[in-house]
Amino acid sequence: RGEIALRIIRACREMGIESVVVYSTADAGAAYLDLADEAICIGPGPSAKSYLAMPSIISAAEIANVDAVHPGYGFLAENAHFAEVCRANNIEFIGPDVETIRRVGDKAQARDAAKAAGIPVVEGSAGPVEDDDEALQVARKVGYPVLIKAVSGGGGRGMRISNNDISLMHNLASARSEAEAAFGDSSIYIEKYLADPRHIEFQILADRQGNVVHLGDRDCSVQRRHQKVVEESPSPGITPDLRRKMGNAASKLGKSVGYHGAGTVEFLVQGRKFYFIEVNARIQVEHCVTELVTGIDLIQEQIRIAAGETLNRKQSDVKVKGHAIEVRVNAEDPDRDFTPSPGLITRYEAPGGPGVRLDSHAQGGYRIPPHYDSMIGKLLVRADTREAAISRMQRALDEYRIEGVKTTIPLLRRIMRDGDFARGDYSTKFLDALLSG
Ligand code: MV4
Repeated sequence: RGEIALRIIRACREMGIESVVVYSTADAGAAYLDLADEAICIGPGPSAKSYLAMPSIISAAEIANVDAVHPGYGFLAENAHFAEVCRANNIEFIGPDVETIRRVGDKAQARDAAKAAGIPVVEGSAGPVEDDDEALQVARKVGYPVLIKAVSGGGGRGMRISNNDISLMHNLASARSEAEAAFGDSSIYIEKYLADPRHIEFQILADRQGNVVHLGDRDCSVQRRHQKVVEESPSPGITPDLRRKMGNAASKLGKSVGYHGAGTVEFLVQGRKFYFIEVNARIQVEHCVTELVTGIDLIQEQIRIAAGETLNRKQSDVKVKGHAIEVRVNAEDPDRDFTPSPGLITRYEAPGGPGVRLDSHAQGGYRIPPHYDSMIGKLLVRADTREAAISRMQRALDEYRIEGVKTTIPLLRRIMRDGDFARGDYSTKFLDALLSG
């Protein structure tokens, strides 16, 4: 829904492909729905009855006689069962195979696949941990602190840091029950906890013929509660040599799991070392950062790959030029612990000018529904250098006026004026430190 639906409609329009958008009654009347060739209501506001309701979505797809479904991100985007249902109904699911979604969605299996491909992973358990005894053995071997992670994890749920045997025993139980409640899967695995890493990911594109290229990296270390706030490419925190090694590793992993479509390979970087952590089998919110530095339209590439086309670029044809930064603008109140601030946008002035891109479905008079996540849009800039990109982002944020709801724009302006950020000197600890200091 929202900005990503609009993004996909735009890609289709440029390719001469007709689009059908589905929406809930909470999104009825939104302007972006008019830009699709057809719009079909699939249910009421609560997403369990609309954007997560497979029978409703498949019925809409059948009625409109579509060739393919683009799942966007969130909702059913990485749901292997949904991909299977699409396939069973002769509808192309725009994403990797059902088997690949399952395999990489199991984080312990993805980790094993990386290890088998010779890609460094954080020291930890071999596959899921069966019981408390095995957990203790692994923790004593790799040394505390350790991080318990959910095999079906995502968004940081089911993650626990433990500093000793006793906390490990407590946290195992609570991580398992949180994972069971969130994912219907209580299995967990263990890694050595890295205290202060950067989160750096690589975009890959792979076709059904087995060709894989990577499109460079994105630094996503500026996060709060596992929600990314700022993303940039290239990362200011790695050397060209490390970047080349990580990019090769990302492509190699894609190849080894038989990936096709657009995907992301996530790494943690600590000092001069990098470690694979997971694969995201979807287009991500921050994909536009890569589009701005490579000039490649990732949504159009996804559609071409789904249609069976061969990649029209080799790795040596991919050139990263300049620097791009994205900030996520959320309808949240930074002064009230980021509580969502849905409601009517009474004034809306969008930034523009050289090197600015705004991906948003919002406008003046738009009412942000309370049912979904609080992202209003993504503001991106591109410039020749990182320094110029930061200046440009400061300027664009100054132009952006949203009234009627609280937004994270003041926080984003603060980040863009921060000295450590300006030096590229930040890790996953950056935002919490900024907010508590
Ligand atoms: C880690 C880690 C440190 N050590 N793994 C966060 C979500 C998921 N994608 C992986 N994540 C992490 N995995 C090891 N072995 C640090 C993170 C991490 C993080 C952890 C706690 C609080 C905030 C975080 C922000 C980014 C990454």
